[in-house]
Amino acid sequence: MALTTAGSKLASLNAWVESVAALTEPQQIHWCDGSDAEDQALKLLMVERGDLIPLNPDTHPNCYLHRSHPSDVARVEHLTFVCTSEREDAGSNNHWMAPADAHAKVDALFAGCMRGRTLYVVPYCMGPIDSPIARCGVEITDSPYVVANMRLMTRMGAAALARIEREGSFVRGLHSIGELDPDKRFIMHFPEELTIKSIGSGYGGNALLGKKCHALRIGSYQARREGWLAEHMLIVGIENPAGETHYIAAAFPSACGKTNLAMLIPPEGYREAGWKVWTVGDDICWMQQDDEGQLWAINPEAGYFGVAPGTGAKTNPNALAMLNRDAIFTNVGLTADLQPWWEGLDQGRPAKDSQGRDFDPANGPAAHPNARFTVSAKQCPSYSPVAESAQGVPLSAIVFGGRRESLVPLVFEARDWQHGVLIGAAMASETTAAATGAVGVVRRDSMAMKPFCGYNFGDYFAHWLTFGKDGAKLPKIFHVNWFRKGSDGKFLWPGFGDNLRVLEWVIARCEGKASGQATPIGFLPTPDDLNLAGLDLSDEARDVLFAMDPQGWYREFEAIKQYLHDFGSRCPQALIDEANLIESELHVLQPGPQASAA
Ligand code: GTP
Ligand code: SPV
Ligand code: MN
Repeated sequence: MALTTAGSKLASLNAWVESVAALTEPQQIHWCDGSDAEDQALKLLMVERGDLIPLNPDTHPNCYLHRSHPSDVARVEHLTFVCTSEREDAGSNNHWMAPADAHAKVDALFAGCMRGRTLYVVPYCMGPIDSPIARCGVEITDSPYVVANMRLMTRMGAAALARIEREGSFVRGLHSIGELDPDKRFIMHFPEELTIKSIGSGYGGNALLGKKCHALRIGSYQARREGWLAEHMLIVGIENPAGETHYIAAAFPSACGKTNLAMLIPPEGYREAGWKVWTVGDDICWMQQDDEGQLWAINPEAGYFGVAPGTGAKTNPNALAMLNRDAIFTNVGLTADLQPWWEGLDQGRPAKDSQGRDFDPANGPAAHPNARFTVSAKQCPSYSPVAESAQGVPLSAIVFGGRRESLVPLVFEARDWQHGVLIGAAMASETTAAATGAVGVVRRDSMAMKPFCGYNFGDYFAHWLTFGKDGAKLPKIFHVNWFRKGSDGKFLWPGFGDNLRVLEWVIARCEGKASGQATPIGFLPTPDDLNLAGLDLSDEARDVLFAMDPQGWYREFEAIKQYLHDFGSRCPQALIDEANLIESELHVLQPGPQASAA
């Protein structure tokens, strides 16, 4: 490959690249143009180096497997920092380091780290290239794997560079694989400088800086300053048999079902009736409010970096259909004839595990639980025709949700915007393999942004409340839980395509066409309010999924109030008042002496 040292028309960009090169001492510099030829040359290089394994060309043309180091397979929240001048501005929801200390710490690791390597300059645009909501960045990296993934996940290359040169501003992201040493790994964010520095990891959200680092942590900080929202949400269009499409944005924590909901296939009866589902985005949503208060949403990404395990012909056929060409697989298993394999894929069988060893169940699953695929959004069969619209899509509903094996019903609706913001702030979910650390532990994860909000959650809740202007045409807010378990430890709700049954109720509520029961936590449907035709729900499921347990929720609200309290004076009083009100309503419903104490 001809490795050029081109440069740009923007002096500030050239100067930054030069200063990074002086620090990191690469052998050469390559400015990425995003072309096919460049992509093919990089892949060839990675195959030669053993960084990529070409998959079966008959079943998976132009698909590759990448195995990352076993110590580098997920986001690392304990090594991720938000470095604002004031500690309080980062909030207790973030790890904080003083900017000067953080720069010093990582610059020492960046010094000379690219010796013998190529420095790639990756200009990218988050959002449709002509969208006023889109924002640009430049990632400098020494990882060709990162370049290949950024090409799928963002609008990367010449067009982005042209927009950056026109606008004169961009988010600066510096990334190096470094020594891949977990003790020398840091993901640093400097929101006040619109700068990211990430070293020591080649994995997903740690290394593809356009995604969580820019589009969420830096993005949320910019959004607050500029009056918009950057959220960890899918965006999906639901078309009813009359041909009307409602757009819904949904925030679920990592590995809690966003990709699956974004591309669900309606149950048979719905398909026959003419329901269609359109995928706009599966992970990140940027929203702006118009003069009437309507929220418009774009997906800043151009591809999917999705969880492989659990993706099967029954659960997510749309995802399977887009994964048979031009995809990169990371840490999946491999069949004897070089096809990618993971748990939940209902065909084939693994010969090698995610680390390239002969598959042995004694070593655990063949695919790492956080194994991922990277693929262009355009390959999704349900890709929305308006997914690339410059102004975005108008939202009818916002849905929050988490993994809760107990307490939380299938769906409930907020009374109004302020109550909805409290529902989002109070969300909790069981941790997953998307981040290193214990799995299955319930923790608060406000708006599914615990690992991604680039500033103090108290200020973030207040920012959300500012959208609730009187008379604003706001989306209604809901909460869902697909993960409630029965006494046998199995999921009570079938999930996946059948989640459309819940979304139908959500939309009908937005249109004022469905009923719901008022409870202190919000409006709940009864089983009769949902279309459950063709579902074989157990009696336990019918009892539990649609019920509100006053005692359990009273205890939950005690914990929620404590959580809000911990943000101190930054937490808006309106949310605390709202929580107090709900708690007192729940208190009245307590059996026995407690109620008389009220
Ligand atoms: P990130 O990419 O990490 O942000 O995750 P995500 O929110 O997009 O989650 P994804 O859709 O990839 O789902 C994660 C895991 O949850 C997969 O193993 C899915 O099979 C499983 N899952 C998704 N939806 C459902 C559901 O409705 N019910 C059940 N039981 N499992 C689900
Ligand atoms: C998540 O963890 O929420 C992801 C994958 O979507 S990562 O890009 O690693 O953040
Ligand atoms: Mn995510």
